[in-house]
Amino acid sequence: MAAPGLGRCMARTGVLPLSQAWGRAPRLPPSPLPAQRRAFSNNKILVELDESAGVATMKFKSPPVNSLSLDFLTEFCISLEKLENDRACRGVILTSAVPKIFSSGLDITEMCGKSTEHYAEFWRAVQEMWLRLYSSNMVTVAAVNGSSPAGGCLIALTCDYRIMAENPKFSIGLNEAQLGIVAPFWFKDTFVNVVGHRVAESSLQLGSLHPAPEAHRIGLVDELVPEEKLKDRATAVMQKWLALPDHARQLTKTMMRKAVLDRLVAHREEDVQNFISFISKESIQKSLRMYMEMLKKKKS
Ligand code: CO8
Repeated sequence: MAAPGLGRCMARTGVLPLSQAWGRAPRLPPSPLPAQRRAFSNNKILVELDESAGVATMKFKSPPVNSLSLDFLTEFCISLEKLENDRACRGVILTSAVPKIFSSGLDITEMCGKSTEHYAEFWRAVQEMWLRLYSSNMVTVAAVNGSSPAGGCLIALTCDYRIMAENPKFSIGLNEAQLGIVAPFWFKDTFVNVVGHRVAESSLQLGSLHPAPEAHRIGLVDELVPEEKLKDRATAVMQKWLALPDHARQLTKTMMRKAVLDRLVAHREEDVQNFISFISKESIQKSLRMYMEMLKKKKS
């Protein structure tokens, strides 16, 4: 059972100082929710657990765009670990509390003009997020209620099932090539496992951001629903998945995902070094700076 142990095993490696981070977490006021519902919140993620259903909802609340900063990724891993270790929780729905945006992907400012040590710490946090989510024992459903480029798309792809709001203005995809950067092999592997090799190959080369209807057509998301029905639909899908015995579903998930997970675990440090040498190149730094400027100019 590689996947069931993987998250806990990685916590023990101390890649992210989870227990220390817990120690630093601010004390929260008692939850105003009824007894079967519990909530905990950090700065960037709100978690609500419905104990009677065994389902938690993780809501990203890091405006303006839920970018995946080091702080965000750390909170994400802490929240997921807490749910993973909670016997009352069997499934988690990931969604956004920021209107029109699921997540804008990795925080580009974490990859610009920083030290080698910072790049290493940041990249380990990105790896950790993916390893924990992809190997999760829980049923994971992404309720994609807004745009979801790059790392945002990766989060959705890493779940067991994806439901997207049918708004054609919302797009999703691994658009790294458009930024002049290359999606790492484990982003690619996750994408291939969802959409197949041919679709992934062209989509990755073109850095395509697929409007919701197209994302559905190519199998990037499993279904589209009107935005106001997204929550109910995610709950219904979760009930269907949770109707099965956990152990059979978990072992099947492990069987399907193990090879891809093992590949990163085996090459983790090499992947960190690759990231550092790639992102430190002046040409790449220049591309990222220009991209950020383009985002800012778009407004004016
Ligand atoms: N990181 C940091 N800041 C961001 C990001 C981001 N990913 N995205 C947006 N912002 C900032 C903008 O610069 C802007 O800042 P400010 O208010 O200071 O001008 C603010 O957030 C709001 O952005 P917008 O005005 O653009 O908001 P919109 O609602 O109009 O659009 C979008 C939202 C669609 C999300 C749009 O912001 C967008 O397209 N963002 C860029 C998304 C993107 O391309 N992300 C890719 C990140 S790279 C990644 O995830 C994988 C990298 C793999 C690394 C491999 C290396 C080897």
